[in-house]
Amino acid sequence: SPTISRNDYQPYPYALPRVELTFDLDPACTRVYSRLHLERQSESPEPLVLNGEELALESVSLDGRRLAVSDYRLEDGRLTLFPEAARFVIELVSTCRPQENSTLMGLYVSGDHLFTQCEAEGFRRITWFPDRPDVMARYTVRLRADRARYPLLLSNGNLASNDELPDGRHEAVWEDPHPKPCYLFALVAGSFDCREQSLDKDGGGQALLQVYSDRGSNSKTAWALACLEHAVRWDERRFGLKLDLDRFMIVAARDFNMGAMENKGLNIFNSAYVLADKDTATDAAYRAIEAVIGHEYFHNWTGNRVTCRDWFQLSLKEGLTVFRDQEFSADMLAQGLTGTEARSARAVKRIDDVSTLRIAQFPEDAGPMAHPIRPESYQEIGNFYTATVYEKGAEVIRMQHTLLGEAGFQAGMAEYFRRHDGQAVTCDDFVSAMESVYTRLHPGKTLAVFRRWYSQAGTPRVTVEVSWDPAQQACNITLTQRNAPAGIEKLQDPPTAKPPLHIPFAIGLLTREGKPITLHHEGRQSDTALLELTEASHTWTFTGIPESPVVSLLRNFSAPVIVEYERPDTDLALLARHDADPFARWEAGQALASRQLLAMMKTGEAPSALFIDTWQALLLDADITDAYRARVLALPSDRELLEKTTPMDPLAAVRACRHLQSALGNRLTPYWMDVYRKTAADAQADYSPDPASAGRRALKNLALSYLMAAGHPDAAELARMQYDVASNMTDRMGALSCMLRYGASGVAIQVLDHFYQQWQHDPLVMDKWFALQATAPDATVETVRSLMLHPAFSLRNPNRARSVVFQFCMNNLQGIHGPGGYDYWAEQVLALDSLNPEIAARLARAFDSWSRYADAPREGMRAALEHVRGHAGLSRNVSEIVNKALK
Ligand code: HT7
Ligand code: ZN
Repeated sequence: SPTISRNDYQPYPYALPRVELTFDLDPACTRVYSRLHLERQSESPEPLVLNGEELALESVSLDGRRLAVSDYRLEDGRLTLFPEAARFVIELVSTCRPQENSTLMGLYVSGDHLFTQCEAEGFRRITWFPDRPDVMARYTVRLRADRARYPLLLSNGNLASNDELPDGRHEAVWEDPHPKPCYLFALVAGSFDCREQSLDKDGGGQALLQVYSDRGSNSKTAWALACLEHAVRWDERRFGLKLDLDRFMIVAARDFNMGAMENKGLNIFNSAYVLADKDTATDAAYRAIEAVIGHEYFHNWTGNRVTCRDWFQLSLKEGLTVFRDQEFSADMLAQGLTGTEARSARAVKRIDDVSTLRIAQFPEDAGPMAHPIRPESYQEIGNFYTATVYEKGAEVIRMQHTLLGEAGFQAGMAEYFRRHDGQAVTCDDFVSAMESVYTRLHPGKTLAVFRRWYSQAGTPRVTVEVSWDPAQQACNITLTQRNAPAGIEKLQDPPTAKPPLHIPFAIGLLTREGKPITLHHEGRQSDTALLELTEASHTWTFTGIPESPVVSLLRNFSAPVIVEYERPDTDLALLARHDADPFARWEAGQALASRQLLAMMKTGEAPSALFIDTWQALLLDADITDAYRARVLALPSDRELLEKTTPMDPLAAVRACRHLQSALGNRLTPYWMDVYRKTAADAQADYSPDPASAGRRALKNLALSYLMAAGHPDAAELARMQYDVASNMTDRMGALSCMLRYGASGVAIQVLDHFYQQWQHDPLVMDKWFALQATAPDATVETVRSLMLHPAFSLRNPNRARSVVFQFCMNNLQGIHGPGGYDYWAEQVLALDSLNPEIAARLARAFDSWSRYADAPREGMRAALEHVRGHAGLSRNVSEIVNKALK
């Protein structure tokens, strides 16, 4: 497949001020009439190239004259015309086949509905078009369909008319006043329930907020609508960004490749991020819905009003919007709280986000698909909706926020919109807007070094050296950064040298009693100092430090780096108990736990008394919230541990995690029991997803898992009781997953059966039922094969495929690295590839890190990758992944 390079960007030679589209909707064969009003941007005639895939072209006209086949060129997904005039109108008629479209890109069928998904390059599966984000047009869309089957016809913008047609058909006309790239186009047709509310817009007028879902599911959309209202208000308050539409619609789809899509005014969502009630959704699902609804809504400004010039700039909208949704969620968790309580509520979100980054993005940066947040090249853009572009991209925005401060960052955002509203721009344009404020705030400073974050892949390592001079009462801190080759850079001989990055590194100092020491840094006094490392190495001196301090490093995870610092366990234990920065406090506990786990893997060593005492102190600390306590007391997952081992030994990682969980359960039994009883008693109240109640449930379920892991004689009964009396899905799932993980398999099977009987008609709950079994520690390839034979299983539905195949291949280390695991993976990648290449390519990435494993698993994974690579007719998506993995 051809490689597309960032540096090859050329502006499109035509402007497209207006587009008129007419759809004769039919699941078997939809006919699309398109009228494109074009204006040449150059002096002399230029060929007009349109993209198209899986389309049957019926006719092409230029300024009302039908063209003969010899007047245009049709090859390799490109239709080339040779217009002479500077302004002209092209009319095209083509058909597509939604029912046969299993890729879920373009126009497709889901249940009884029709949906579209156009980002990144799906519009070309609907009609011939300049399918690139820098071509922005005003759309008028006419939708015609059978009224009984498709009573509701939606598209972007405002409904201009809805009229009857002969033969039981009807027609809706939508006009979108905002120019947009075609990736933001959407249409939906079908019969839906609708929940709506009107909202007073900031600055006057009213907007209609609507959530559409499958018939019969209206009782599950109240939370989604509330989240949408919260998102609108939050964006007004914190970013000063107002809703620019009279109508904002969200529609839930059962079949969807990703989480959701921010089409202008007509967001289409995976139903998993819309539907929730206490009986079917967990606390985590409620928070995920809030995050995704926020994310898509925030795109209305960061992505839609200002969009990307080309797909290499994807992080311009995604990194920034993830940062915004992370801040939204943190603010929602901290609502109504102040001081330390608010800080630790926000830290819970930060901890979750950093854990995701470490589990998903750090390995990506260390593997064959490593790329900068602004990639240099790709074969298939669908493969670059990655943790690097999204999550590391958000960290790069967060660092700018840290460097500028909240007020400076908001001034930078205002400048960004002042310069670029209505345009398709680049990541550089964003940094320039921020830099204009940064330089004003800090004369003489620029973001020149900072910009390298956009072009450099790999996770930097920062080594820390600390010395204390008793004579001077001074503490010297030296930071040294190392940026090793990443991904394909490793193949270059000699490797290209990577220059230093601009790393904001927040630190604090504590006395040996755990008290904060005030630091004097750059004219300010604070418990936290922000060190800006812009060279390979730099030393800072802090004076007035009366004793050899304990250093608290990378507070609030101020940069996406790996810190290397040798220090005794006692320092980590002290920080875990006393660090005033709640993120760094959690980090210290995790580092201590990781050391225990690594020692266990190596020598079978039992957990140290210091470690047990630290966990006990955290259990008993009266000043921390339940939600935060649940985070600090949870052990690193087996996947996190695996990332820390060389070579990677998955089965040893699983064993060590189980062992430590059980040892802690045993050693601290009375405390876990006490926590369980207290939180269980509190949880009898009516269900509410608010952060305090959810925190209580998280802590309760954590205590139960420790008791179960320890084999406490009452634990199985407690779990069973919890399952039986649960008033919500969080408690039901908490109990059931403990039973599956640690309990007797007979009981678990019985309960699973009960769960199935109860929820078999709810697809999202059935996804949980499948996932629980696919991730059970005793699940084997046979288990997942038999799950796939269940009548409710279908590989065509991405949520179902994720709940079984992905869960087993990516979240069940014991299962996938057990007998037949690698063959199963290869088989499923190929099966999915023939249906849905985007989804297949995501599964293909499960073995990205194969070369870091011990001999036997490494060779097994390599053989499986080679088997996939050798398959004839691979999609561009999967081919790019396996070829890079085997380079
Ligand atoms: N911007 C959206 C991207 C997306 C997508 C990309 C490829 C294939 C299917 C897709 N569905 C949605 C999601 C977002 O970041 O908001
Ligand atoms: Zn997004």
